[in-house]
Amino acid sequence: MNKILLYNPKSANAKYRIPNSILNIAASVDGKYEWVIVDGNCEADAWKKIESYLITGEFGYLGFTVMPGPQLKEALPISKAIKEKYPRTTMIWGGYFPSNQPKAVLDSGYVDFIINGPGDNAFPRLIDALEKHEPYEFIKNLIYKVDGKITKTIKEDLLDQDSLPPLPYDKLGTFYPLQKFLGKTYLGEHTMAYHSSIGCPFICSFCAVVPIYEARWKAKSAQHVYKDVKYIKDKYGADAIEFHDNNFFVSEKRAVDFAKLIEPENMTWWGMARIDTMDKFKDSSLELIRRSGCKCIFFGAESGNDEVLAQMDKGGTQTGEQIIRFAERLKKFDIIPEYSFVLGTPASSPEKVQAQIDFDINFIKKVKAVNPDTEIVIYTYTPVPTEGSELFKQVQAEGFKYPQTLEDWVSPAWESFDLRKNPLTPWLTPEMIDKIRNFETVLNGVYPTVTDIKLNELKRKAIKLVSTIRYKANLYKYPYEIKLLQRLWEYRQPEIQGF
Ligand code: B12
Ligand code: SF4
Repeated sequence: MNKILLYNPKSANAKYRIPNSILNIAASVDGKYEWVIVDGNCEADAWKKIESYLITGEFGYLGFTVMPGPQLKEALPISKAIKEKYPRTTMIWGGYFPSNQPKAVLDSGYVDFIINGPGDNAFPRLIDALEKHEPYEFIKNLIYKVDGKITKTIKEDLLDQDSLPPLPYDKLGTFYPLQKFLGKTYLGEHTMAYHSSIGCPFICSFCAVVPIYEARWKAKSAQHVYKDVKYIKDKYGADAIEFHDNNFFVSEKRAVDFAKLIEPENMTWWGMARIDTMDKFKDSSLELIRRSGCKCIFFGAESGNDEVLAQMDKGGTQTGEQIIRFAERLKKFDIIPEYSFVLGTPASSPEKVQAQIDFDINFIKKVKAVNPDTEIVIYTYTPVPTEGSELFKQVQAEGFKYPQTLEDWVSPAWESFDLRKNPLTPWLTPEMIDKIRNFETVLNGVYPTVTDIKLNELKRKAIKLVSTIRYKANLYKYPYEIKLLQRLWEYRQPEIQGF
């Protein structure tokens, strides 16, 4: 029987997190096939490690999880080398990037199969079929080529998350000490990453989750989540949790049930949510959530302009007025709102694009005025092709095109695109991008993020002092003095380096 090698390409510098994507896949074959994990975040030379396994001739299957940006940059040359040196192995990619960009991935010739969305069933079934030389055409959630043509099998209904096999934490610990994945963050000394639900019930037109999950969402029960967290706490000493769900707080009942269970454990936690959903939560629920250790919640605020929110198909009922009011409401409960904004959406003229950027800059300042503790994360708008959406048609009409090959995807310009820093979108001029980035620099100067645990009080005060004059006078151009201090003190950006 062939063995399986699962690889998590490096996703952040020195930021070790439990590699949940491939750990779920390991769980799906655990006990049936022999598997190993290579975590690029923990290896100085991942290729060397991977080759040390392949050279044994025992490994027939490779499973790579791939996000756009740096992970893709790592995965590409390694996949290429494997195809050249070990052509008899089968290369399988999963995760959001290959699911959303199957053509570029399969056209590369380095990848044999893509798992489209959840792999918990599709992966073991595919391995079974390949091992037994049986047909795989009826396995759901697959993308592959037949006679040069891309073929997609039908999508599977979302599985009951409580009935999935347990995550093989102890076996992961035989490859890398588990404590390595429980890093120090502003939440705690030993922070674990946990993914408690899949998909999202909304259809924001810029979001990569939508084409895969199509407004579906399924969660583990509060009891199940608690049981897993408690295991890691008791066995490995976790004292804080980052929930990596796209939308942790979809159900008030589940969030409240979890808060009740976790409260006596004295842990700190963080998750992602929608403003309009959480604004409907009762005061008593918010109070309990905070008391149970939830210190900070990430929200996609996107824009303060209701027309732009509608253009983004933000769905639900979120409005600019609500974004401000909710930041104020959370202050009462001592929960830090982490608001992410997307600046630079397309409009009918350059003047309108600029006016919208200025509007949101002022809006962010209003949010800060009502609740200065609000953490602000600024992205530049990067279109994700939710085919058929109005916004998708609009960005195409503006002349925007995706790269066609994997090599183009990892070119330096597109890497910046993936990191949502320099979007290469035809409607944004370099001056507009500079304005967004310079405002961000000044804002981060006045309000350094709480997630930067290396920045001491003195450094914070120094950066604040030099930035406040610019902030008050709306002078954002050439903020070199702030940049210098940020570089000197290695100021961290949560949007790239992790939450
Ligand atoms: C954690 C995380 C990060 C962390 C990684 C931390 C670390 N140290 O490793 C950090 C913060 C660094 C990060 C950064 C980025 N991320 Co990120 N990240 C996530 C997040 C929140 C969780 C991933 C996870 O663990 N999921 C849990 C597992 C269980 O779910 P899953 O990955 O979907 O896995 C299932 C299937 O997809 C499939 N599958 C996945 N991999 C594989 C592999 C194989 C072999 C098989 C068979 C199946 C399979 O099966 C799994 C089980 O069913 C996701 C959103 C999300 N909720 O998934 C975004 C997400 C993947 N990131 C995304 C992006 C864009 C980025 C960035 C490129 C940009 C940015 N600014 O955010 C950066 C840069 C990445 C880099 N440096 O390479 C996007 C991807 C969008 C897209 N177009 O593809 C997502 C979806 C967020 C979003 N909604 O926009 N990220
Ligand atoms: S609510 Fe968040 S995760 Fe859900 S579709 Fe919108 S942006 Fe994506």
